[in-house]
Amino acid sequence: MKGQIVKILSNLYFVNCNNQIIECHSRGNFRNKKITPVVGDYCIVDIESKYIMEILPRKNFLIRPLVANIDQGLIVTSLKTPDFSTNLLDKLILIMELNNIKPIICITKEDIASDNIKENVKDTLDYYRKIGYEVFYNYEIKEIKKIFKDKITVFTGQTGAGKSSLFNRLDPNLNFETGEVSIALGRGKHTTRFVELINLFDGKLVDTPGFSSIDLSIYSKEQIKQSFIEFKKYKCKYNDCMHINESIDDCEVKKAVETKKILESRYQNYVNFILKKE
Ligand SMILES: Nc1nc2c(ncn2[C@@H]2O[C@H](COP(=O)(O)OP(=O)(O)OP(=O)(O)O)[C@@H](O)[C@H]2O)c(=O)[nH]1
Ligand SMILES: [Mg+2]
Ligand SMILES: [Zn+2]
Repeated sequence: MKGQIVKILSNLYFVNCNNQIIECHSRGNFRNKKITPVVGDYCIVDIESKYIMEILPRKNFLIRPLVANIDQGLIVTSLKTPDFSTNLLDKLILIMELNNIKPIICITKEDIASDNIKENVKDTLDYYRKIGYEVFYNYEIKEIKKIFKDKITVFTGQTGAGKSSLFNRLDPNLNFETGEVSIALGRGKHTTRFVELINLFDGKLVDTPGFSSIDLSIYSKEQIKQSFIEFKKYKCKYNDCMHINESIDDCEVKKAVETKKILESRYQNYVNFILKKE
């Protein structure tokens, strides 16, 4: 019978088969031996023995968070504790873009951010909207509920950003565990320990454990360049322009940064990601 893996706890696989959760094991000897089942995987289950027999082909696959078959990613980003970071935001957008996942930004903790931060962030968020990304605040519950229909949405973001809290706001019956962010350390302590997929609002939502840093080393310079979608409309003199060492006369992207058509922090993060590859 066909099903979808919704949770994995050590070697126990919780598989949704016709809206019934079956606890299965996996022998690990699939046709393609390299495959390790992850949450979001569609699979064939032998109902008698409760073994996963086969993992069906994936639409996409993320290592961090470890999930498969995702349509859209809700990038949960706090304005404070942890501090707002365009670096992390741009990294997550990059990963989504390169895996054919629609990035959606959700801002949290506006209530505890200083007026200064709120003001600065406004222009930044307007820029993301302008280049085509939806931006929500976590108090816009009614609006957020509408984005999930017929989609698999993964919630991702820094630890302590408020992913599980947002689940609880969306459906108070969920009662997901949330954690205080350690003020002394200034960083979270990873409250959520496993990836979990649930059916809600006619869609499927996935909570994940947060992270404190993201590594882009598996992506090439060319991929990094492709993931900055708004750069594409600028036609530089050379097709293979990387918008870094080229002269500003030849580089339309650099000119657009100069004239503030491209957000300075977007460009700076782009340069940092590329230079890390060297
Ligand atoms: N003031 C304020 N606190 C919030 C908001 N959203 C979440 N929090 C708090 O932030 C802390 C961390 O929230 P979680 O929901 O556990 O964060 P998480 O992203 O699930 O963290 P991990 O599971 O570790 O990845 C908790 O103490 C929440 O109560 C918000 O909008 N405003
Ligand atoms: Mg959590
Ligand atoms: Zn250029």
